[in-house]
Amino acid sequence: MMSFKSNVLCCLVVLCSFMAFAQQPLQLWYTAPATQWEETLPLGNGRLGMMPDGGITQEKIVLNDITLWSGSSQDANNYEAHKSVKEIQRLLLAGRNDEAEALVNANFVCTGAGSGHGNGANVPFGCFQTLGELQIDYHHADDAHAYRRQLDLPSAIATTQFETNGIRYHREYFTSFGSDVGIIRLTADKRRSLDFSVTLTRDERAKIKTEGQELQLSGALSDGRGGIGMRYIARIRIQHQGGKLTVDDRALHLAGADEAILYVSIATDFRNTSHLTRSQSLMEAALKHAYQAEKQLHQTAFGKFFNRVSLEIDDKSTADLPTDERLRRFYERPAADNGLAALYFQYGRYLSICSTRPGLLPPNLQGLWAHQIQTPWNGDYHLNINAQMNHWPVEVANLSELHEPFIELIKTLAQEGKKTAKAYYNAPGWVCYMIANVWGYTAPGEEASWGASTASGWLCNHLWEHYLFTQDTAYLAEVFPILREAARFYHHTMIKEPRHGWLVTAPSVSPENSFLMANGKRTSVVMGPTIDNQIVRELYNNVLAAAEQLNIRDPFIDTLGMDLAHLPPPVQIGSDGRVMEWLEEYREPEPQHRHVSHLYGLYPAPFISPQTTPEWADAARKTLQVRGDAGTGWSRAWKILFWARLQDGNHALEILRQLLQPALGSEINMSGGSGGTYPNLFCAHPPFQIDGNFGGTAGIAEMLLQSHAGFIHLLPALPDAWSTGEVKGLKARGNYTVDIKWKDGTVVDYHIHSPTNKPVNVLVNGTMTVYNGE
Ligand code: FUC
Repeated sequence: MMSFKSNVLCCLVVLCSFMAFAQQPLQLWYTAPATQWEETLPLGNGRLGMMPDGGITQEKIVLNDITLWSGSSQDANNYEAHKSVKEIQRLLLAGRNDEAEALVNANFVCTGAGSGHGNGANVPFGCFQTLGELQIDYHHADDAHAYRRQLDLPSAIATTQFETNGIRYHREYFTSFGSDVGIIRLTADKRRSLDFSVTLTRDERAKIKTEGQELQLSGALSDGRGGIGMRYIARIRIQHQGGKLTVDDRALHLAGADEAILYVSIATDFRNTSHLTRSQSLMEAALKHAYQAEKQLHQTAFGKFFNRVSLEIDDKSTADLPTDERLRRFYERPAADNGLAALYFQYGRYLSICSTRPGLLPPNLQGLWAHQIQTPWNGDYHLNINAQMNHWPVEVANLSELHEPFIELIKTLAQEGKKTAKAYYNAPGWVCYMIANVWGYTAPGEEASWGASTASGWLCNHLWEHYLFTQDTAYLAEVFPILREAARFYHHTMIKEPRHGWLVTAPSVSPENSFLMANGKRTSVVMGPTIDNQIVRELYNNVLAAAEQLNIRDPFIDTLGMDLAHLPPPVQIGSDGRVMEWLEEYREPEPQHRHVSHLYGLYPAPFISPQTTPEWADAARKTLQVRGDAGTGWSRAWKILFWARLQDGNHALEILRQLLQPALGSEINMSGGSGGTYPNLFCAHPPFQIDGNFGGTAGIAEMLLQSHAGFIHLLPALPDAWSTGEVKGLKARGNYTVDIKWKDGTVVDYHIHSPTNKPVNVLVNGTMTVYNGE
């Protein structure tokens, strides 16, 4: 092992000497058109999305805009709710949780339809919706051969190629990071061979027409109150070489052309943008760029993010196989294709870059890709795991700017959530619950069992982590009031539980899990679920640390310091050696429930560690063994992170194998038995939910690098199968950029870059050393 004291320049020189591994290109590819949406290839530029299916004579391309939401702003707070809170708490203190739950359901939920039980397209909550479908009917033979459909990650370009009737056709698609339009270029190796018609469709609320040589799809969604909500438009134009373009009232037709470029310009009136003007000016600007110049702009802008990290794991497999085939092989034996793990990791980074952008919205449950009007669970921001997991890779995988849209959403919720704190507790500060939308919804859900957990504390974890990674104190000063006011809410609302006198939240739930009371009733509502105890402790710690960093003195912050001594410990171990999920050891109707909320302290929080709290780590291990390795897609992904933090790389890889279990079904399934990964490498809850992709990506990073315990740990959870490899550009807390090269399970070279050259402890091959940063 050799450690380098280096500055960035010296590192660049030395890194050139890093060995390169034979590895498959970072491409997803297939030998046939997609037969269902979960096989189509996602393109996105943080706002607009396209998913082409590569059909031979008829191609369908699902179009998306991340801002396209039905519904509208509403105040769903029940301002009478606070009148019930004392009674709910009294019942909880008396152990009458079932009665407390009945009262929560009666008086302590949202007003109105809430999320519409996950079907909120036509209520004020609304839902994220597909924009529509672009269809291209090609007038050529359908007996194609030499077919290849591909997504190239480093260029963010998809292609379809095949041969029919002696002519080779080539299609190239991207959602430009340059001009913010979708682009599809069609060519053939024989002149005048392009002959096709283009139409647009949407299942509802759509008007389709042509205007001059432009095809348009436009409409307005429901505002959820019987009125007009968000407006949208998609415009299609074709530039062509040779041939003849004709237009009828619903389609564009091109005959006998040599080359055609389709431009797709989409906009909504989200945040009062003029969708008509915006889509038109984007279109006009894009049409002025030469195709190659636009492609270059796109690749450069995308590459600025994507190229920051590389990962190669020595791969014995040299076979160049289609991705669906690789997925099947990986599930049989992950060691047979280490390259697929690297591809999956980079795909997660690709999906982050494509599904969000600073200044806009964070990725929702499906990122920005949806083919339905009523998306599952409204394609919303679920805040009891999902939206958080969507952001687990962004810091460590060197995409810190992509945390910003989520942080902006949190700022909105912190503003709106002041009303919720007043309505439900008559308390100062702010709170939000487990569902949110683009309209600033902060009230609880419609039902206690899933809708009564507060999310404000967990969201503050993201505000703080962004600071830890970036060390940006100006940013910290800006978000400090949000952290403090979240803590103020908990400080004012927690009650003393009778057995130990600990301060606990009440009412609350351990996300979506339930227990059996002595009377046999299945119940969810409790005081002090373990996850809340961990989150509140973490929040108070972080407020104190932030105040110290910013040199802020405030008697309220001293009070939080005193409260810390009265919080429950982060972990209580039950009689069977597991981490307790609640204050009581209840009987569990679903011991393998998909949520593993009581291990929040293991990941994302840093409370449980094999080094510093080995008994708690043992209890966490036992918990996971009983919970089982299976689960919905995101549940499997979370378990990779847990096993990585427990420093068991082989078990982490085993869960990665399970996350990559080939899946096809798209019906909602909560049992966990059918979680896995679709042929296009989208995560299957099922249905498609992007959190599992992001959790899996974060999990792979966490196997290679950890930095939550006050030092940088290189290869903390390396599986035996990944014995040799190299990663460059991962980020550690403290704003360090880390490159690691390893061979036969041992670090043989590493570099740490830091703009400030602050010394840091590094654990390398079992030895703690100090990186001096000179
Ligand atoms: C939570 C999870 C479900 C699903 C939904 C979107 O309710 O418990 O598994 O992921 O969010």
